[in-house]
Formats: sequence, structure tokens, C-alpha cells
Amino acid sequence: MATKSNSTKTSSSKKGKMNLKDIPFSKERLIELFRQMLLGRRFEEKCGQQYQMKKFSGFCHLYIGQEAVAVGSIAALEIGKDYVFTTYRDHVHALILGISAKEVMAELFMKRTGSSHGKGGSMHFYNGKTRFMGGNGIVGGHTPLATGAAFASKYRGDGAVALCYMGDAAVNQGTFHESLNMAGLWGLPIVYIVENNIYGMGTSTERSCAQPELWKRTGDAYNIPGRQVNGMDMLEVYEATRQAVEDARNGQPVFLEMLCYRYRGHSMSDPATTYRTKDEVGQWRMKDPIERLKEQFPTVFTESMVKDMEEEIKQEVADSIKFAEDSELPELSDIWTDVCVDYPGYPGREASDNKYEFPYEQLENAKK
Ligand SMILES: Cc1ncc(C[n+]2csc(CCOP(=O)(O)OP(=O)(O)O)c2C)c(N)n1
Ligand SMILES: [Mg+2]
Repeated sequence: MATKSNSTKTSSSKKGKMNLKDIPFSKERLIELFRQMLLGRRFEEKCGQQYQMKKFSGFCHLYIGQEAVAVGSIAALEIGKDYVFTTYRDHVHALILGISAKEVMAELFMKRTGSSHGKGGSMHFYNGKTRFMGGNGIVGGHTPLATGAAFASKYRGDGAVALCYMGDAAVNQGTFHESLNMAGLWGLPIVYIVENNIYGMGTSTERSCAQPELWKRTGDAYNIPGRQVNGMDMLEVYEATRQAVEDARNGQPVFLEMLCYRYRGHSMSDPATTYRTKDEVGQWRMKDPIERLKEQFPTVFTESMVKDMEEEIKQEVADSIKFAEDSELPELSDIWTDVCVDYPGYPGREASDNKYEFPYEQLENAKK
């Protein structure tokens, strides 16, 4: 049963130097998390470039600037057990959750070797093994799905938590309010993370939200404590999510507002020059999450160490582009595959020996 909730505004971030002994993971793990942010950044810079070179088309929303949110929060999960749902701004989440740079790039290039076999594209990454449930294009559309996963987890009693990212524009959707009502009422194991980058396309939260301090909106209304987090600080994101996940596993859903910023436009078709100033972008760039981690641990992230990592990542991204270019486009017959779990009888498809069976027995046991 959910406990009485209080909303809090937290700010434990430190800008200056930090000590390795003051953080909750090893030096190796810290380096791994830094690498995830750097790979995300360099990968996406190349995505933008490849898009402009017309190597691929369609929707493409870059995450540049927001890396600390995905990296710090996913680090607090039990990968493979907990569920992750996110929006269309999903390339970096995919890279962290076990989809290789090659498979992400090939998917963007709409190639058969992509993680969704070239049929999903930029907004639809998915990885069953790590319980990454996408990549969803409808604003607020996945909040009920994530809430359903949390409900299933509670019903089965398997201890999994669902992490549900969304943009600031999603909090004004009906689906958001319906989902939070149920999560708060039933004490579901879910953490909602709003990546508040201050804009939904070109509309600021000030212009679209009756209460733009989003963390204040869920405590009294839904019995879900809201906490505000510096989304430009990977360590602060980690700590806030770790605490929230612990609460959620104990039946107390949590809402985290992560303050962050996208350096690029909403999508590749948005130059982002009409609704914000250069000065504003500059101010946020000063808070860059990658530079911040370097400043926090200068003896770990030395110039030569970062240079070597940059080289390695540059190669990894270049290899992903080559792989995507060299891969084949889907065949017309591929339209029949990946539609249902099992679909014998569809043209061009053999009956699968991997039939899906509804787990009636498991459900009956769970009810006992
Ligand atoms: C229900 C719905 N309405 C409108 C759109 C078009 N749309 C796509 S992204 C977007 C803005 C969302 O902004 P936000 O939630 O803040 O996320 P961000 O893009 O900033 O990450 C809109 C209106 C949509 N995809 N779905
Ligand atoms: Mg936004």
C-alpha cells in the first residue's frame, strides 16, 4: 500500500572535485558510465550528420545534452529484470540497453540488420532481453503500457520495477493522469521520469503548463511523491533513481522531474532558432554532463585517457556507419515477419516451432 507522499526538491549535486570513495560504485563502473555518455554523444552527432547527408530519412530526434538522464537512471536498475519504456528520443537508451551501435545505425538506415529489422526506424528500438520496451512515438501513449507492466509485476510478485521516461509535454496528456492515478491507488512498482528539457517542440513549459514546476504536480493529486533532480549531473540522477527504485519495489511509486536540455532542435527538421536564444543554449552548455563528470574526477578522466576513449568510440561509430551502409534493405516479403509472436499460414512464413503459450498455470499460481 502506498504511503502518504511528500514532494521534495532535492539538490545534492556538486560541481567541483569529488572523491572516488564518496560514490557508490567502483572506478571501473564510473568509467563505464562515462563511456556510455560519450558513446551516446558521439553516436548522435554522427546520426545528425548522416541524416543531413541524406543517408536516411524519416523522424530523427537527437538526445544530445540529455545523456546523464538515461545513463544515470538505467545504472540504478536490475537490467533484464526491470522494464524500461521511453519516447521517440530513444537512441541512447537503446545503446545502454544492449543494442549495439551497428544495430542502432542499421535500424536508422532502415536496413535488415537493424535491431527492428529495418521496419521500426528511429522511434522504435526494442530489446526483449533487457526488457527495453521501446521507443514509442505517441506523446504519453506509453505511460499506460509502463503502468501495465508494473501492474503485471505486482500481480506476479516477481519484484520487477518499471521505469517510464517521458517528455515534459506528456504530463498534460490524459493518459499520464489516468496512469498515475492507478499507480498511486494500487501502489505499483513504477518510477516515472519526466525529462524536462523545458520545451515540447517549440512550446515552453511556462506557456503550456498551469504548474510548470512539474515535481509539484503528483504528490497530493496521486499520492506519488515528486522529486526534482539535476538531470545534467549523472551521479545525482543515479542517486535519485536508486532511491526511487527502492521505494517503488516497496510499493511506493515515484515521480522524478529531471531538469535537462536538448542542445539540438526537437527533430532534424527543427533548427531551434525561433523559440530560444543562443544565450540560453550557451548557459545550458556550461552545465554539460560529460564535462561535469570530467571536472568531478580529474584524476580518473585525464586528458590522455579521454583522448584514447574518444578514438575508440570514433572507430566504433565509424564501423556502425559502414555496417549500416553495407547492409541490405528489407525484402517486400519481410512485411509479413515480426507481426505476431506466431503466425503460421502467413505468406512466406513457415509454421514456427516457437509457439507462444499463454501462461495460465503461472497466473493461477500467482493468485494463490
Ligand atoms: C499524442 C501526440 N500528440 C502530438 C504528437 C506530436 N509530437 C511529437 S513530439 C511532440 C513534443 C513532445 O515534447 P516533450 O514531451 O517535451 O518531449 P521532448 O521532445 O522534449 O523530448 C509532439 C507534440 C505526438 N507524437 N503524439
Ligand atoms: Mg520536452
